[in-house]
Amino acid sequence: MSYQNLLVDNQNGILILTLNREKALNALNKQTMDELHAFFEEDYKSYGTIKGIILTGSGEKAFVAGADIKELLGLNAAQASETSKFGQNIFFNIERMSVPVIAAINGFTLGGGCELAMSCHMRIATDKSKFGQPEVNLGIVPGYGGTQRLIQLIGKGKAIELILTGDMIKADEAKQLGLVNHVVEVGQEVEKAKEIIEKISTKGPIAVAKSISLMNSYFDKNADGFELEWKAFGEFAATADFKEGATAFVERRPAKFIGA
Ligand code: DAK
Repeated sequence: MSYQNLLVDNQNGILILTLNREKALNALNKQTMDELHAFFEEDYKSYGTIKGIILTGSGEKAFVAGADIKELLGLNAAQASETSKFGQNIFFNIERMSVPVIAAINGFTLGGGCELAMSCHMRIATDKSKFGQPEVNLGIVPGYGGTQRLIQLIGKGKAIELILTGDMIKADEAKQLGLVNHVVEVGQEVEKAKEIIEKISTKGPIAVAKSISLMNSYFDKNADGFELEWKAFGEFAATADFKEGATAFVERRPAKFIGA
């Protein structure tokens, strides 16, 4: 798919995906959601083996200032439900990626933007960033998984306060709460995300992929994560990567994983 609102830049195997609607503070309109869907459903595969993906927003003011309020106005109930389900599926795809996906955040990260960031595996924010789920200000509820993932990340007590008040919090509080992993100076957010992805790329890739999937299973009501873990552990004992990792440890050298 060719994109209007997404920029993709392959930097040494790390895909930098920039939401590029600066004039609308990168608000998630239908076109952008269609493009995110195409990218995370299929298009990323065309880049071959990648180390990870960094999601960021263009401009100085916002990561994403929410779903596009002007577009949501015209939806009837059935269309709104479909839109919500479609968005949730995109964000599930992000959460289930087998390589790390990191949100590099500078500025407003609100509503659907906060939900998008929460679907990434990690969040790096600048000290100028602000977070919130202000849907109640518009008389609606979060529609892209916010009521679930905010609780997963920061616990019900604080999540309920943020969602019911619609309050915005600054980056340092978001870090204290566990909503963001690191707070950095403006301009350093993508670099920090790259540094983390580069580090992860030196590890066993199938172990990384399986670890993501096992941790996601904690939140899957139909899965027994402990059982999945012991089964996976058995399968990994027979991999070439485990043999290489253990041998490299004994031989005091860096491991060279092959992903098998
Ligand atoms: N949608 C559309 N346009 C937006 C926008 C948004 N969310 N946020 C900002 N913009 C546009 C503004 O309209 C303005 O455009 P022009 O008027 O210049 O054409 C431009 O971006 C710059 O914004 P401001 O002039 O307002 O900039 P300020 O620095 O003064 O203020 C702000 C920045 C972030 C505080 C302010 O823009 C703001 O409050 N924005 C809205 C924040 C917000 O409430 N976001 C929505 C959260 S609710 C659902 C699916 C998903 C969702 C809900 C339902 N269903 C399927 C039903 C999720 C909803 C949300 O995300």
